[in-house]
Amino acid sequence: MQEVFNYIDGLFSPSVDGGHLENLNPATGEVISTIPRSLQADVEHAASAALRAQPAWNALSLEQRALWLDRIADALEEKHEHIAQSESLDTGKPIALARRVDAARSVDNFRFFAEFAREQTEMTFKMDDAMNYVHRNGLGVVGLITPWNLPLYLLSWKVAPALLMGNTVVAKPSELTPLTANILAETLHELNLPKGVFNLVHGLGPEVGQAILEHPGIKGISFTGGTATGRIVAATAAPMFKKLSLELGGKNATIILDDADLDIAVKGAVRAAFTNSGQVCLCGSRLLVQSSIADAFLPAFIAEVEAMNIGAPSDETSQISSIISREHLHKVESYIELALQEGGDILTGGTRAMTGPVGPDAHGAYLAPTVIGGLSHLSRCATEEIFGPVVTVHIFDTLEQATEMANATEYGLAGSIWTKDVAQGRALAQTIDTGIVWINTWLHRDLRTPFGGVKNSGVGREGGQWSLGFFSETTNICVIDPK
Ligand code: TXE
Repeated sequence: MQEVFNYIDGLFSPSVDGGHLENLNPATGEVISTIPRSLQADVEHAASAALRAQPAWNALSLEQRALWLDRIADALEEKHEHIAQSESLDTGKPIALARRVDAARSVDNFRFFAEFAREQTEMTFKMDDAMNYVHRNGLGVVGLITPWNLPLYLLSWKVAPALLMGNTVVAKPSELTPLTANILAETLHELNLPKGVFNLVHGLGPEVGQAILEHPGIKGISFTGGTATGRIVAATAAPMFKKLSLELGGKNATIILDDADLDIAVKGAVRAAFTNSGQVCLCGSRLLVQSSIADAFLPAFIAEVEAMNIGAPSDETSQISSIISREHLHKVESYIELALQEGGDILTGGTRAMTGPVGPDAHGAYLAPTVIGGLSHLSRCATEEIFGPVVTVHIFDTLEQATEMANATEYGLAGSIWTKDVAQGRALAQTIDTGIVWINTWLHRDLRTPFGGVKNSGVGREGGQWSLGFFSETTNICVIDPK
């Protein structure tokens, strides 16, 4: 069993008071590692180290820090398989998915921001008698708090631009998935990143996470997680005038118009609903189908769902494996029971998935991909974030109804529209209150584009310029040259 440590001021160490937590493999229920149960004193050490390291790090040129990002990307790329295996073990996700998405994107995040930095030109504004130079400085120390669904993918999405812009970091990964954050710390240590530039504290959200939010020396918080926790983050950090970026939950609509290419739309809707067992904030957990195509679309959709391979995370052919924990399984199952009480029909799934060696009595958190029909689009199951392999289906007649249904939740993160008429798709997209709409695709990401939600899905944008802007303080230097 692995013993994972904090990484503070260039050293791997247990928590100050020696407390620790067990980390489980959700596919088997076995303990795979321990992690420190850090408290405020650990955050104090991490923040002090980060504060000491920040001036020298900030004094490096953008190009020097971009070179660090290149080195980190290269080193992580060499560990691609190790990262994928660890992520699959920690989250219960299929190994093929962990390789294709998690491990690959963790490298890409560092590489992208290094290259993006090199494309930046200094912004200037000329006056008749003066010249203005817009300058970006690091904020100082930033706190990065990340969830369990895409552990290193999301942590690296924050660490790369934070370091690039001259910040030093205190990071806290989810206590459910600490392994790949530890690999990142090991990698930075092997590369001799100056001590204190990156610090990692493990533990529980209300303890160590809360201490990060409350620390007066931490100037910005980038948080990805649930909307309820996001409220606590905002309530704690906003009165301290910390800069905040909140990427929260979603209840995204996949809208199938009657002129959609059926085959492409079916495959796209299945991918949107069930990638990572529906545990992606961008997942299309509400399927809105135009009435005239419903009889053709729905049987094909259900057949495609039933053809998915459910199996152990280590099985190369698995498309659906365990979800994150037994506790989360119970939450998702409670929504399936609620759907029945709300008058819904289970069109497929709805039960624990029994696969090969993983029997009904196994300790894994397996749930078959589940499609529910017959519910009002205003029902709780159709408006609350379930964050599991569950999609509800709703039928609409007109585009106005599609808009009304799509907007009938407190969330507004993403959505997709499937149509051959791209102009119609774009017009519909503009009526939907979300940060991102894909047309005839889903989770198709150009890392330069703005990423973030409206309504209760979050505050702020990350990606490209938006990440550079968030992780820096923009100042203006106005110069009159007396010569
Ligand atoms: O997330 P939390 P949970 C949604 C999804 C899920 C629900 C709850 O619906 O069912 O949120 O999941 C840390 N101060 N998403 O409880 O708690 C925590 O330790 C500071 C959507 O697992 O939001 C972890 O590191 N930090 C989401 C991080 O917050 C605190 C991804 C996220 O965990 C804290 C995950 C506190 N008081 C869940 N309390 C997405 N947007 O992709 C907890 N944390």
